[in-house]
Amino acid sequence: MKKQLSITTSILSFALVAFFIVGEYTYEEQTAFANSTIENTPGIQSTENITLDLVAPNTIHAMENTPIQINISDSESGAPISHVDWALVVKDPNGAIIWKTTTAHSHAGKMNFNVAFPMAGVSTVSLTANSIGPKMMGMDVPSKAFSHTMLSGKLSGFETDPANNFGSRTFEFPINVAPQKQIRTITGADGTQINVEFETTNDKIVAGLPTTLLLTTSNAEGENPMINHVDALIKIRKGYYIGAQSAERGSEMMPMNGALHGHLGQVSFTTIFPSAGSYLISAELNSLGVSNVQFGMQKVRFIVQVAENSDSNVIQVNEVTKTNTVDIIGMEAPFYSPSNITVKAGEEITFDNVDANFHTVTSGDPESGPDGKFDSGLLSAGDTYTLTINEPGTYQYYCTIHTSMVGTITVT
Ligand SMILES: [Cu+2]
Repeated sequence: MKKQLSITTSILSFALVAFFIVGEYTYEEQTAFANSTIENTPGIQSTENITLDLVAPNTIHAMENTPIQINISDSESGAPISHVDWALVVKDPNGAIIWKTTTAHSHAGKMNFNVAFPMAGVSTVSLTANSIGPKMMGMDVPSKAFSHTMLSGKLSGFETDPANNFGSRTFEFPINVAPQKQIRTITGADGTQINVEFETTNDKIVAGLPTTLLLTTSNAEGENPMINHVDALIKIRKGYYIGAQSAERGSEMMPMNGALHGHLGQVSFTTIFPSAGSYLISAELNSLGVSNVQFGMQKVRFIVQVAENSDSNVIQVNEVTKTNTVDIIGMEAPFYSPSNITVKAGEEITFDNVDANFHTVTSGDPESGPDGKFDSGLLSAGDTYTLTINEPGTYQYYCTIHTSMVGTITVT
C-alpha cells in the first residue's frame, strides 16, 4: 500500500513539474547557436542473466529536474523482472554524493526517478538491484511476491512466471550534463517568434566567484537566426534583494546611458552572486529601429541556481578509525563494512546502521535461515547493535529483509 502510494505521488509531482514547464513557456532544444552539445545515448549493461537499461534525456542541463528511467529485464527473454528493491546513488563529477535512496521498489521492471544534477560534467548513476527471494524476516514470502521473469507480461500473472532470485547486482551509468541553460520562446510584435536563451559557460555557478551569463536573442523562424541591435535591461534578484541592474534601456531608436546592447543579439554580463540559492534574472529586451527583426519590447525571466562553493557538497571522508565496528551500508556490496571482521573472543563488536533503510544482523544464512546464535532485530537508520561472542569460530550472518546482504565474523 505504502509503495503504491509513493509511486502515485511521484507520478503526480512529475506531471506537475511537466505542466509547470510546458504550461508557461514553450520549452525546446535549439541547436542553431548551441556552442556545446553533450548527448546521452541509452545505456545498456548486463551481468549474467540480468540486463539493465537506463534512459536519460538526450541533453541534460545542470540544475534541471531530469527524469531517469531504468528497466530491468531477463537477458535471455528480454522480459521485465517483477518485485525488485533498489538502492540508488547519484554522484557529481567530483564523486560527491548528491542523492541517495535505499528504499525504492519496482513492481514490474521499471524504476523511475527525477534528479537535478548540480553541475556540468560526467555524473554517475549507480544502481543496485536486489531480488526478493522465498524468505523475508524469517517468514515465507508468498510466491506472488518473489522476483519473477514476467514472461506472462501481466501483473496478474506473477504466479505463472519463473522465479528469478538473482541476488544483488550493482551497475554504474555515466550521465553527461551540460552547463545551465534555458530557452524561452516568446511572441513579439506582429507575431514574430523570438527565442531568448540564457546560458552560462561555467560548469557550476558558485557564490562569491565571477560568473558570466549570456543572453542570446534569435529569430525562431527564418534563415538567419541572429537578431542584431538588441538593448537589454537586466535585473538580478533574490527575493527583494537586487544584486545587479544594468542601466535603463534606450529609446526606440538608440541605446542610452550604457544599457546592455548586443550588436549581434548576444548580451553578456558578469556578476558575482553573493550567496547560494535561486536567483531571478529578468530581462527587458527591445529591438531598435535598425534591428533586422522588429519584436518590440519583451520581458523574459530565468531562474539561476547558485551553489554554495565549489567543494561544499563533497562529503568529508571520516578519518576516525572505528575499532571493532561494522558499518551496515545497505543493499550495495559489500553490504556490511568490513564484510569480514576478526575479533578476539569476548571482545565487543558494534554494528552501526549508517544506511537510511531498515536492516538486521542475524546469524545464519539466507538459504537455511536464522540459526539462533544472535539477532539484532530490526535496526532503523542510526541504530547500533553490540554483540559479544565468547566461542572462537566463524559466524555467518545476513539481513533477513534483504537476503543478499551477508557478512562474516571470525572470532579467534
Ligand atoms: Cu537489509
